[in-house]
Amino acid sequence: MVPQWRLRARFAQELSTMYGHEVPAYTTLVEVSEQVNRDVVERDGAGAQRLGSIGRITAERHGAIRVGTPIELGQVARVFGALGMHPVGFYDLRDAASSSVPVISTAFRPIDADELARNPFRVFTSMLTPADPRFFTPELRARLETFLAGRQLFGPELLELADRAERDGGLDEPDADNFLRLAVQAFELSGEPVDRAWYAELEKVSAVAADIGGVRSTHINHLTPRVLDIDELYRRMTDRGIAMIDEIQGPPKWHGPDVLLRQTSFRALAEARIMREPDGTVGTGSLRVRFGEVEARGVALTPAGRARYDTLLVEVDRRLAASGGVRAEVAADVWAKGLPDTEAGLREADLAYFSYAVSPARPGGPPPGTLPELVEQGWVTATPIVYEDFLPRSAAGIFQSNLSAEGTRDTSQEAVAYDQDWLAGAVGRDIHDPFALYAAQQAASVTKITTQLGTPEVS
Ligand code: OOG
Ligand code: NI
Repeated sequence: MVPQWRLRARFAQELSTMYGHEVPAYTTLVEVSEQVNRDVVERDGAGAQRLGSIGRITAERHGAIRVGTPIELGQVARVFGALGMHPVGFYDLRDAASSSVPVISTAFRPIDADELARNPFRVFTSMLTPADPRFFTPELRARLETFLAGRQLFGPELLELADRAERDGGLDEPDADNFLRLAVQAFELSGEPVDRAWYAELEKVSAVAADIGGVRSTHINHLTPRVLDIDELYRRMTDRGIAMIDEIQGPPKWHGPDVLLRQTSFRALAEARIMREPDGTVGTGSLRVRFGEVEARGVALTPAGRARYDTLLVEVDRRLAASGGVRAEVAADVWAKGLPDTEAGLREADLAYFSYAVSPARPGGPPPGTLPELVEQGWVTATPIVYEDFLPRSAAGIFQSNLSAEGTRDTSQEAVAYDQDWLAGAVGRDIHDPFALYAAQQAASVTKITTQLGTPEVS
């Protein structure tokens, strides 16, 4: 029996190999990331692995895919369910970018600490919103929905194997091979001709809408290795002559602990695609939608920490608008004033999540009654819990910086409201709240230390 976590690890690996063949610059990105990680481990020693073992980080990837309908999203959920990946978080990107990005999203990922340690593969999954009249007229919506209803992204054999893997907790070896082959195939770029006029019509509204609804299949949009020093990675890629997007998204480079998620990418590359012209002839054209991205992860923030992060983002924008300057410099300054610059500071202000463990080198006598004292006096250690999710504004920035055109939007129309419950109904599964997952992990570690130390309760 191949357990789900092994299926997940193999899927991530095989998808990465496939994508490397399709987009060779991605392979360069992986190689440069691995070099940077080796250098950081050499430079910083054990400290480099505070947010995950080098083994986990080297294998770590996230992917991004885009689908068109709730039915397709429900099928995606079955394929990822087989791999022990569950929907976490709700992201509405429709208003997060100035370009036209008519999607709502969730991320499929493992949710238990041990499963994340085994392999944390996650996929940011977006679904088109044809019902939003700001982007689609009723007439275009109807044609788009008919087009989407007439395609099949995942075949019955794949879905049947997926359901079995989820139900039984894995698959036997031959079924596992078969399942993984079909699953990887479902995300390969299709050789089927693209209807150029249909694609172009959607592209006028939104390049993302065309990428999703202009073709009869789906594909992996990008894959993202994790790197321990993203500023160094950005420099090395640029030195190799690879065009990167203008900025690193998310928190700035600063002297404090790594928090949340920093991301950047190389620009989407032109790829040859077979096109069917309006007169019926078939020829080659090219589309520019796929890229490679890289990320650096830090500690997960509590709701209070996240609110602080959002405030700092607004403050950076405000200062840039008011007095100009270089974003990275303004941001570093705003952060230095706005956030504690040590793990202990973040912990004591309850801004970030930590996992506690009894220290083998603890002193004797009765332990103190509060967590800060237990940590300060060497009774317990506090290890940052890694942020495993995404950031809506960064995600919108990644979408936007890789679009060939802005698209259009009719702001006189009323937006259709979507929320996490609506999406949960569409996927047919509960959507986990990321904060609840981190809080539960922290609370479980606290319960464990109180039991081990024999203290009634700590505050
Ligand atoms: C998804 C963009 C979001 C991220 O890392 O924030 C994303 C997409 O381009 O489909 O992957
Ligand atoms: Ni991404």
